[in-house]
Amino acid sequence: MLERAIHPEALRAVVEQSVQETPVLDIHTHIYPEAFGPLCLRGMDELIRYHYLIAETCRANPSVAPEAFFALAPPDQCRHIWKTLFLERSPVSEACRGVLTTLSAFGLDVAARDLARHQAFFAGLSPAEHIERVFELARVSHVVMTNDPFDAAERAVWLEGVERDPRFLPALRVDRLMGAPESVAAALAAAGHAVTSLGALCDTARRFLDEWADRMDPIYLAMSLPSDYTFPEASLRGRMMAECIMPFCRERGLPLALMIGVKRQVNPRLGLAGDAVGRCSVDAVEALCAQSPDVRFLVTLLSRENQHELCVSARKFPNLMPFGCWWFLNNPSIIEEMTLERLELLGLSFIPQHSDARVLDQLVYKWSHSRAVIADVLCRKYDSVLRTGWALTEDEIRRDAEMLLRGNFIQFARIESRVG
Ligand code: HDL
Ligand code: ZN
Repeated sequence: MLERAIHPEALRAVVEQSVQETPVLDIHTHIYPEAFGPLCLRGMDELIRYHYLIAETCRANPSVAPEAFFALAPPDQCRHIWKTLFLERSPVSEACRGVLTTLSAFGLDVAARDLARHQAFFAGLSPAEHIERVFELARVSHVVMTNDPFDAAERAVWLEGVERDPRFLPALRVDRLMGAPESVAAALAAAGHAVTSLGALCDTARRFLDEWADRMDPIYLAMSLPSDYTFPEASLRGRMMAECIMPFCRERGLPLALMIGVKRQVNPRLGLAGDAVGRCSVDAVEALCAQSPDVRFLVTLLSRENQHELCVSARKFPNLMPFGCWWFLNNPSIIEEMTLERLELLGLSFIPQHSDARVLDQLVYKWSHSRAVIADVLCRKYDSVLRTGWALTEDEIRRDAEMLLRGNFIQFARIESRVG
């Protein structure tokens, strides 16, 4: 009999405690440390003005068109969202419930429905104290940022020289290198790498990547790609991947994070909230993994319909690591479905979640909501294993939770030295 095997009746409590207590390494976010100044979004106004809630508000109250909404001053935008989604109807969407989960975690009186009081509370927190509190409440040890050198505001911060916060790990985001030749040339020129001819784009892009990798010391290279992405492909995009991105990742020993399935700006009137989802071809992922077995690929797909095939592809390629329930998938009903099929097809060799937080405080609710689902699904799987007569110890359950919430990524990205 396995020493210190847990009793089946104790299983749920042990799993929930293990998942709740394991510090998360959040592998994809849009949040920043204090040194990035205004890029560090935090507090009630930013929580309420999340682009997910803007889309829901414009839908719930179409009498205020997006143009009219965006013309409002930020405080009026907040009041309009709060009134529309929280007071005039019940806040049952995932993004609405998330705001309330966060307020509750900070010990605020959610039932009071007092927007001004919540705004005043967060306004009283210094950036340093706020970051400390959120990381503690969310039980997050590190987050990976999205660092886009093509974004003028972000580029300026890096070029001035920025104090590093070891809890915020850099990731070099390069969507702009995967567009049409003219737009790639314009982006590189704006970032100080003027091209002499479109034929020199790949070489120029490589110099750009080397400059920014030296400056940022990223833990991976990242890009989001549209739902029609294919590889190999007779296009600049195809050449950029084969002749620039792959050699760069191989020579620098950096994983490539591919986030595929976006239909950008299907409704531009909604701004950041105007993107939608499209089913992509997993063939491109398989071709990349097969062609470059020495490059590691972190992959998340935006369409629910792509999830099962991504799990099957991951069974074929050890250099393919599925991660997260991305964006429109980050809802309990789909997190449950995806985590179940991943456990059934991949065992514990995947990364179940990332937060994608844009506002510091979102770490609190995104991880609270995801941990609850991950713990429940894990518990059901363990229960089915114990029914065979297998035995488990508490240490083994803690080990498994650690793998899922941080260890698989740390090992795959080879960042043991950076996270201690
Ligand atoms: O491209 C991305 O990294 C996406 O996560 C987008 O930022 C998206 O707008 C988002 O915020 N998803 O949660
Ligand atoms: Zn993102």
